[in-house]
Amino acid sequence: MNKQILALALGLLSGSAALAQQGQVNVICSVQADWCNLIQTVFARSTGIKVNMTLKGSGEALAQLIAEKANPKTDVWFGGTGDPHLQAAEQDLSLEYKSAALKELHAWAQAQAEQSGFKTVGVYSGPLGFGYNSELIAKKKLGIPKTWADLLKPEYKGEIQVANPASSGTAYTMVATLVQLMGEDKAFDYMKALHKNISQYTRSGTGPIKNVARGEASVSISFVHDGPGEKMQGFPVETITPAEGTGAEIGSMSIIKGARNLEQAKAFYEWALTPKAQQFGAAAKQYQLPSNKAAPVDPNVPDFKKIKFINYDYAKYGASAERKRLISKWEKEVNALPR
Ligand code: S7P
Repeated sequence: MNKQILALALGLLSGSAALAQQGQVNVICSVQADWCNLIQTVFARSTGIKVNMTLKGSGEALAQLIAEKANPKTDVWFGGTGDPHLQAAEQDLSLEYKSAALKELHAWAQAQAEQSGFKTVGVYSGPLGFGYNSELIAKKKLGIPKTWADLLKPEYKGEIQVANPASSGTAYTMVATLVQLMGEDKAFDYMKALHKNISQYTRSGTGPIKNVARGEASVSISFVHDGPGEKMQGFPVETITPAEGTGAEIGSMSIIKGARNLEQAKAFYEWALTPKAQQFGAAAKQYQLPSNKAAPVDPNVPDFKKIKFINYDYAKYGASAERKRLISKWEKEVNALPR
């Protein structure tokens, strides 16, 4: 972990409760590594509870929890897109738990808890949009993509990356967003046309913007809060949200049913909802909007008031049957097409 980030975290630690607890907690962490490492260190130092952390994207995390169902090895699943957390709730993989801090959270985070029967909760939110490499766009004279329609232009052939919705919660958010924005038939026609311009469907949702930052593609369909961190590393990457409208994720957190370290899992969960803990995303250069209303909002967090959002139906598109149906339709009707 970057020394500067750790120093900041340790600064934020001052005044925390003395080490009072013991034991360990097994966490699957679905945000990016720096944030995961930070919360692992800070939570352990402030409570005395050791954190065994595994890093996995949302889609992969859900697959692991399904595989572990009979004998869970995970206690808490932190972060990742909300849809797979809702599926975990529906498949009885997560535990009902009502935090006293719920009322401190934004309405969207509380709604995520309510619609899952309190088996998950929102920890952050972030808009879906495009990342682009400003140097490549200029060099290839491509023009900045401003709309979903722009991505279909022939000049973008082989220039765009997005993740595969079968493995990525980010890419599933794109499919669900397009279906809600255009209607299902038009959305599938759109994704078939877009397929011609895609150079690669990556496994993980954060892959495309990293590839764009490093000049391996010109444009990505990504969460826009993943852009500034790449730019701060010196890469020529910018983000934009499409003018027609877009969706947002509700990054979530769940306690796993059958958790072996339940007391420690609850301590981690409560801590992760505090304004103090919610600063560690920005401290690790990840700029989702925190769910606790009292958490500071970093200036790099996308300004939600300036973005045109669709009225995303999280309950409908978070249901297992709908997700399965849309993904298998995408596999058959889109991914199977030649490029
Ligand atoms: O900043 C990290 C982020 O974009 O990645 C999370 C998620 O693990 C992505 O999973 P997939 O690989 O399954 O798409 C997002 O929740 C988060 O905002």
